[in-house]
Amino acid sequence: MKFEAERQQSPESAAIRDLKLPRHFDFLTFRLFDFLTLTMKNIDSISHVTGRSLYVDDIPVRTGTLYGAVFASPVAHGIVKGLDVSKAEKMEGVAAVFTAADIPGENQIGGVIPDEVLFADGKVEFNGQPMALVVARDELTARKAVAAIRADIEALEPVTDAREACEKGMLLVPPSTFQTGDVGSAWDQCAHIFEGRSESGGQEHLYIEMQGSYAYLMENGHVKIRSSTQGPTHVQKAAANVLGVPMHQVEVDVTRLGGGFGGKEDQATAYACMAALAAAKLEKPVKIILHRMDDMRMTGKRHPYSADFTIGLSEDFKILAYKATFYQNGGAAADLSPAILDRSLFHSTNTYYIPNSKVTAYSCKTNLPPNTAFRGFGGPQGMFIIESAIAKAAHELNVPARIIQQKNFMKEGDYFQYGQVAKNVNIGKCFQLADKEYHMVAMAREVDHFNKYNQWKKKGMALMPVCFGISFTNKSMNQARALVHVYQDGSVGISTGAIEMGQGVNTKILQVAAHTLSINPERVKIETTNTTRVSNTSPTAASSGADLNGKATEMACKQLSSRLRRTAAILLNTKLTNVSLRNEWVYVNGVKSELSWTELVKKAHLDRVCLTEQGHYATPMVDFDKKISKGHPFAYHVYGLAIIVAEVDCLRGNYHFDKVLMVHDFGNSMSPDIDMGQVEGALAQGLGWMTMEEVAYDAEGKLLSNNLSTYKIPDIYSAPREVKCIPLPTKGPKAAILRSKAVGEPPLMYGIGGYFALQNAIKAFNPDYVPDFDAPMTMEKMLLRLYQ
Ligand code: MTE
Ligand code: LUZ
Ligand code: MOS
Repeated sequence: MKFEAERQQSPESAAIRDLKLPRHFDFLTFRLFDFLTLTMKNIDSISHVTGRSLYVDDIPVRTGTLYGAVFASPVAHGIVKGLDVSKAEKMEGVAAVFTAADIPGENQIGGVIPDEVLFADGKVEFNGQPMALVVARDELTARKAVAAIRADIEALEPVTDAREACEKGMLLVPPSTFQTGDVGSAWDQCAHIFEGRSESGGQEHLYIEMQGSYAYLMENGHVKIRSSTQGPTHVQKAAANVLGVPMHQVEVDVTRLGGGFGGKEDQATAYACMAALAAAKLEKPVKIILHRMDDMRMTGKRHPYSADFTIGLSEDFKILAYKATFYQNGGAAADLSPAILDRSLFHSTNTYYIPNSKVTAYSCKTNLPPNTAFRGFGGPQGMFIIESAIAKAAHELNVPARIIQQKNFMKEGDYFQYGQVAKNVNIGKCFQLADKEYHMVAMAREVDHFNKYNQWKKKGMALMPVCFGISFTNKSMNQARALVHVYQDGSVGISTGAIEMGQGVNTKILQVAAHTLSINPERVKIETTNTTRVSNTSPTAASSGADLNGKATEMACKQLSSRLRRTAAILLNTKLTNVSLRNEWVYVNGVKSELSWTELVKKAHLDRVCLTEQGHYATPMVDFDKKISKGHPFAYHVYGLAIIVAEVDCLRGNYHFDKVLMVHDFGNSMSPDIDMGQVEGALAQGLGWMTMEEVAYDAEGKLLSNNLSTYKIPDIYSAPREVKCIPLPTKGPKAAILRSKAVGEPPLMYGIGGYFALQNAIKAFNPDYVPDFDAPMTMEKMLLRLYQ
């Protein structure tokens, strides 16, 4: 095959062949797939590095385009007595100023619960809440006009603390409880019981591309919105609601995002609705792109959590009982908080089997921007709390936490707190492989040795096991569609509901199509995500974008393949069962025929065979009864484990990470490079959340960490000196696309180990230190703890 020959001769593929591939690759069975897997690069890599990839702000503007800027509340809580936009309206170059009063439909964009207005009306509930949109001939004019708007707000006392909100009865939704066994009576059996408090902070998404949208009219009032959103259907629905038109009047198109990380699952919607509103009212194209400081101030972040826990262990360190109360800081509107609260509960026992547990979670309404989805979706917060409880017990019992962790790993057939029976539990295997390859005990001994001979530098080691459920916990969201066109020349165009945001989902879908049709990847093109081609999409989230949309693509491609084989059987005068498609050729009884893919497609079209197919995939087996908090919510779980070693400079209080050594269960990875990139990126993001990223508001609810000089994210200097990740050799579950497991979110939680590694280093320096759980462990906090 030409393609194959070319590829094998190119120097780059020689380099790929020379790579030392993990043993795991022995498991690949498909010839073409094997080849595809080993040579496939992220299809966006060249356009990214040459600056040709298109983001919202790169779309060539249409004549007459106007620019929007948002006026947002300067106070966190208050009654709006007046909003004076007259000066702004009269400024030269200003086309219009829109407020709640100008909305033709409903002033409502709430996703889960209708509790979120597009523009404040009568009251403001957070600093940064949009009150008005200025639209002008250029951005500078729009921003100047925003500065001329005056709001008369009677300030009310803001509440920014989750526990305080809870005490005052300010909840976004009723509390939720997960329980199993009988915690009440289990305490009697425990030899050790420990209590504590655990807090984790917020996290700014810091996607490189800010929130933004470009909207314009087509004809007869049809609005087209180009949005940087993970949830095009949510944008479509909310915009239709705001405009007071049916959904078919709104088309949402997404090329790709410069990062989302959950921050655009719900929160791209407001700016898309504003652009659509202005475009519809003025009949002109309107673009809104937030500036970094506005984006940081106006949008929600990862939810800070505060929790109380009690953990009970047997004499031999089995966790017999666990009880906890979570206080989630939800911000001023529900957004995705209820679903995030649920996932905190789903992951509240991480990868441990605990026979008796009861966890109650409160989603608290505060005067902060509505907090939202962020990689892990509440899972990391829930896991930090159980890991805090284990670290507390380990400290009190004077054993390494890893002993307690290992003793309590889930085993095949154990059940999760929510009733699902654990199948293909890989955590034990991950541990064994990690121990074999990384020699945990020797590592611990090395750390002790270092600490013994160094007075002012101390090392700490921690183990972080992870178990993350794959599927939306809301059953109805576990569906996706794909539309596949085979064109007359044999090239293929694919539309799905998946959003490319850097995670490589488009590359994976392309691989699925090329593999299923057995054609060259070069023949396949992934189209933009567009609500008129693929409707009623779930957001690309919950790490399931590739699974859901990939499965839908696979189904459509299988249909097309079988239809084409039928044509081939007729053309070659043989039985359908004798025909197969392989590497762009038709085979009969395993023997290559004269009929190529392109020839077959051409002939099929002439014979009036339909060359378009759509696939609809709904994850089987998933079900969850919210009323009793029991069921089978996840298609499968992703397991993995990280060993983290940190080193602290005890004079200065600064630190770095020596090593992060992981074993991760990718299943049978179809894109090892992409997946490894996901692991590395997620790890950095998780370490950042646990160590240096500190979202700070003042008592008035004003964001203090509102730019990159006051909000520090990990960079190359803070990256661990050594990062290794060994793929666990497994076949992978059928529910994963081509048995390649979802990878987007789970590795973020390896970063949680960073907190405990640092804590262990403090313990080695300061014998008086009583471990506390208050992430992030910034260098300031570190210095205080070294000498407390
Ligand atoms: N990787 C990059 N580069 N950029 C992103 O925005 N988002 C993460 C993860 N990896 C993200 C990313 C989040 S929060 C999720 S849910 C998944 O990608 C979504 O994509 P997937 O479902 O295709 O894995
Ligand atoms: N979004 C969502 C998610 O709506 N439901 C989920 O279960 C979920 N999980 C992870 C990330 N986003
Ligand atoms: Mo990811 S938090 O599911 O967008």
